[in-house]
Amino acid sequence: MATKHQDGTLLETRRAQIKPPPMFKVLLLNDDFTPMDFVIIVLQRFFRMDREHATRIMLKVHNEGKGVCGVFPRDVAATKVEQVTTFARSNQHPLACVMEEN
Ligand code: TYC
Repeated sequence: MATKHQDGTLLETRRAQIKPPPMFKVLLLNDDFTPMDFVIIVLQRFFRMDREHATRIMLKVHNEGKGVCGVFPRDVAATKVEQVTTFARSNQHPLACVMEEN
């Protein structure tokens, strides 16, 4: 955009940044070893789901291989992945949590 000033000078200014920030899905992946109850606890603790919602998402992951836990800005999504992975490993479970751009 060009702005004309009273003294006749032109000032080139950048176009306003109106793009929303990129968003990232956080997903859980199925495996054969992580207990169903543990996955439900993860969804309640880190994604603030009630038990009913958490159970539905856990069963979707169990039956379809993966499921979305939520959609967040990059840094929030990365923190969720790190927290879930640390919690799973500290309980000796192989649960996989990943992020992908929406
Ligand atoms: N498939 C696991 C079982 O039968 C349960 C499970 C669900 C594991 C979701 C991981 O992300 C997962 N115990």
